[in-house]
Amino acid sequence: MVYQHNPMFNLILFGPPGSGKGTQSENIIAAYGLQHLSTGNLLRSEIAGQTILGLKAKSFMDQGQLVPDEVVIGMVDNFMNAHPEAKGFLFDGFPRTTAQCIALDALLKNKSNEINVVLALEVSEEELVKRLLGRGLTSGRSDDTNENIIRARIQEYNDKTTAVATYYAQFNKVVSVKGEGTVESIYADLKAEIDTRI
Ligand code: B4P
Repeated sequence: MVYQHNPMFNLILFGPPGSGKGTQSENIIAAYGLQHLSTGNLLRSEIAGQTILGLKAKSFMDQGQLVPDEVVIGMVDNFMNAHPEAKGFLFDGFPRTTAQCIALDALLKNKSNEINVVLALEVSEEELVKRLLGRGLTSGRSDDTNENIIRARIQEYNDKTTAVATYYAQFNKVVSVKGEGTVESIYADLKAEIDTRI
């Protein structure tokens, strides 16, 4: 008998801090039944659990810096292995560096799968700062309350994370979506892009 492999649908929701990745992920996973993998959420739950990984990550996150690649990649590998039933993953906030892209491609290749599309949310820097300071009023997130830390996060994005779009552009996988407007109108644009590919 020939082994039939069911391909997954794997989507990266890409964009700067505060561009709405977490917000839009909720709509997408509800509609398409993808497994949500948010490295930000996983790291925050490690911090809340006061694990060794969490303690290590906290010092970077509180400064607005990226957590080291090997920490994040190991955590993603564990999460994917813990969800063998997934019909696809929505990667939210991952990958954030070229090294993370290469590691993710290898993890997916091991499962005879790949990234299908990278949806990139485009939002101006002033709007990002406004949103994150706004969230900081209620979120309790230490990285949202200080404008200098927020600007450091945006700087990390410009220095290290924009390379992720360059990496996937070489495979023609990147689609830009305007990330300003109502949550509903942005979701409609994202949905249209997913529906032509899923
Ligand atoms: P993340 O948790 O990934 O979060 P984020 O970049 O802050 O935000 P996101 O884009 O999801 O914004 P959201 O929808 O919530 O990262 C936090 C930190 O973790 C990083 O700085 C880093 O240190 C570390 N980390 C995470 N992953 C890593 C990795 N792979 N490698 C290394 N380090 C890693 O929206 C923000 C706000 O905007 C909300 O208040 C929301 O209500 C509002 N909003 C959303 N859409 C809107 C709209 N259309 N109009 C107006 N407001 C809107």
